[in-house]
Amino acid sequence: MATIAESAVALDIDPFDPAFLADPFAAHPALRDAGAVVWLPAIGCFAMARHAEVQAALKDHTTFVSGRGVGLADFATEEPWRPPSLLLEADPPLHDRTRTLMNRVASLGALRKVMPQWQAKADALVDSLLGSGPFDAVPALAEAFPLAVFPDLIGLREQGREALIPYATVAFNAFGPRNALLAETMEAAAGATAWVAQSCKREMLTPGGWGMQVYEAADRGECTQDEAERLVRSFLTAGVDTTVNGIATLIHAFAQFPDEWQRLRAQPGLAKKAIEESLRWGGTVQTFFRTTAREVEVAGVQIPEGAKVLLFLAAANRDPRKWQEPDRFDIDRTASGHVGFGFGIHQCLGQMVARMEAEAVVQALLPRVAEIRATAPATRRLNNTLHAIGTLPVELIPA
Ligand code: 4IA
Repeated sequence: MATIAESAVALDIDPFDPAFLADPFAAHPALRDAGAVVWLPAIGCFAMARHAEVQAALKDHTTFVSGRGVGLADFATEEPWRPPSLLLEADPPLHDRTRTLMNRVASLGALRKVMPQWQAKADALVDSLLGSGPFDAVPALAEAFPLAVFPDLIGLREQGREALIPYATVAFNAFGPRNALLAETMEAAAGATAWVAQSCKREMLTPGGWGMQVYEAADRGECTQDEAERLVRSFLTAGVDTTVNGIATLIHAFAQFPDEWQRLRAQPGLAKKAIEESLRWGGTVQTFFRTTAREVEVAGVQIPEGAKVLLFLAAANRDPRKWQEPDRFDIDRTASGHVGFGFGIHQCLGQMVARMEAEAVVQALLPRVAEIRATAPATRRLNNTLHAIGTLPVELIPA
């Protein structure tokens, strides 16, 4: 039966307003309940926040394309702030060629080789934090661990690695509007952005690392040397601030739901499920845009060609139409099907890296820590894309 398309319900919500960014989950029910597709006049975009429609849009990559940018800017009409990513901001066939190459580099086998070293590093880090009173888990654990393992995995030079986080902060802010957040962080990170650009060059990478392996794929004709440089940049953009905040969110979840930590201590076999649940519940990557490559009707709403559509991944992950008691962090629920890593052809390339980092941290904490105690409320670091944790004061009570 043919349906008569209607226009979307307009909602007076600005998803990049500082008050929204400080607590996005508070606004998600209104976004989900207003309709399967809503119109946000504040940014002149359509939006979807229900699990079914977000997942369907991510799956339909020929209608909801990435090549015109996955931020607010439409690359068809606006200059991107940096040369577009050959993965994130590309459509097939280019995307599939680069993705195949990168999948071979970022393989599970390669990760299994490094896991014992990662575990030893996580164990030593947790030992050093144990029983020494309250500390901020953001720098001491959530930043320290990824920075102890990821730059070595890629094969980055030692000097200047602290640039990785300020650079990523800009990159994730740049998916939003050109607001004060972007301007401030961009100014603060000018040197960091230059360091990252330089670090992607072949002569800066150590042999054996994932960065050099991308250049070796270029030597075999799988991509050009210039493409290799930009693909290495993808590792550095996507791989740090995401896992830092993913780990911070995991710690935050257990500090907020102490019974769940006791449950995991009693049933350590639930570790992998607990990590998946933290990805569903946490919402580290809140949103991404797509652009419509044709006119399309979704749930009775007509979306024209060339429209930006904001997909609320974190709202989809707490949609009560999909999950029971969605705001509850429940380590024993089936969280698979969450869209925290996206869905479809663009689904996170580094998801196994992220899971392995989280696993090393959890496995280090499990035998050592009886309680992850919040000693003051966590604070947020506002970002146009990430639900980032600014400070996370905790105390690890020894087992
Ligand atoms: C890239 C979605 C996010 C984690 C991401 C950011 C940047 C890139 C890829 C993914 O530069 O390719």
